[in-house]
Amino acid sequence: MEEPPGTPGPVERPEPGAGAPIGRRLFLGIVGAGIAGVALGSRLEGAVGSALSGIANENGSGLGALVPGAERFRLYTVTGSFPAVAAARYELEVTGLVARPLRLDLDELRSLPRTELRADFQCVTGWRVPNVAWAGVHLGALLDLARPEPGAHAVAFRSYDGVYTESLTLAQARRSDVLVAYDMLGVPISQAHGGPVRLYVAPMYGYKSIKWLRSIELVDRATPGYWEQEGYAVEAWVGRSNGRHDAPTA
Ligand SMILES: Nc1nc2c(c(=O)[nH]1)N[C@H]1C(S)=C(S)[C@@H](COP(=O)(O)O)O[C@H]1N2
Ligand SMILES: [Mo]
Repeated sequence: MEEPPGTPGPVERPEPGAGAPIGRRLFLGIVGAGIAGVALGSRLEGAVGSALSGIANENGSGLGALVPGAERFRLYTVTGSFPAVAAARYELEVTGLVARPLRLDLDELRSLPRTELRADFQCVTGWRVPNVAWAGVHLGALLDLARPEPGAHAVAFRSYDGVYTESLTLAQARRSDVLVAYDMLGVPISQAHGGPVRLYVAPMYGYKSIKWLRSIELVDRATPGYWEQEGYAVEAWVGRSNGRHDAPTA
């Protein structure tokens, strides 16, 4: 899925995801490697996107009206592939400055109190998907189970892709619209979307919502994440950062 020409976004530095959607190079690589399922997956996502593209622009950004296809997900990865993390083998660790480190499998995660919410998903490159259904566990509730120690002021996230990182302050992590998500769009999160488990940070740009979530570490202060080291805002509020003026998502 290449970015539509003219998509607004910074040009002087890499864009979160813009260098790594399912572009022609990766598409050929995938087909060449014979992983046809991944390519098919991306076509299915495209079908979901075109179903959504009939929805009128409701977000006030004007982008939906200006950029064809702006209301569909791009499938991003910075490693050139989508890590395969089987649901049956999935584990999430909560470590660091906690009294009770946790290791949860997917059944354990799903047995915790479930939270559902709907909100727009906005990438800092300009595309926005309206009214996405999410379900999972409040990140704050998970942190409470691990009992953060007094010196813990931030949360560091790592991905099963081995490369991508993100962070939040502890106060941000405790917001009610921040989920450790296992369902998205009404179904278990697909491999391409970061399943079995990803983060969803409703009020912030998409790069905060780390896919293939592997570990959550309580730390004294935040280290800038993968894209933040390229200059994107650590405080990634939609509409109030990165020089953009999008309508808030939450
Ligand atoms: N592990 C990982 N998480 C990631 C990314 C990524 O490349 N790798 N891209 C981020 C960006 S920039 C966006 S906009 C969203 C895109 O989510 P999607 O691929 O489900 O559309 O994932 C975020 N989380
Ligand atoms: Mo993004």
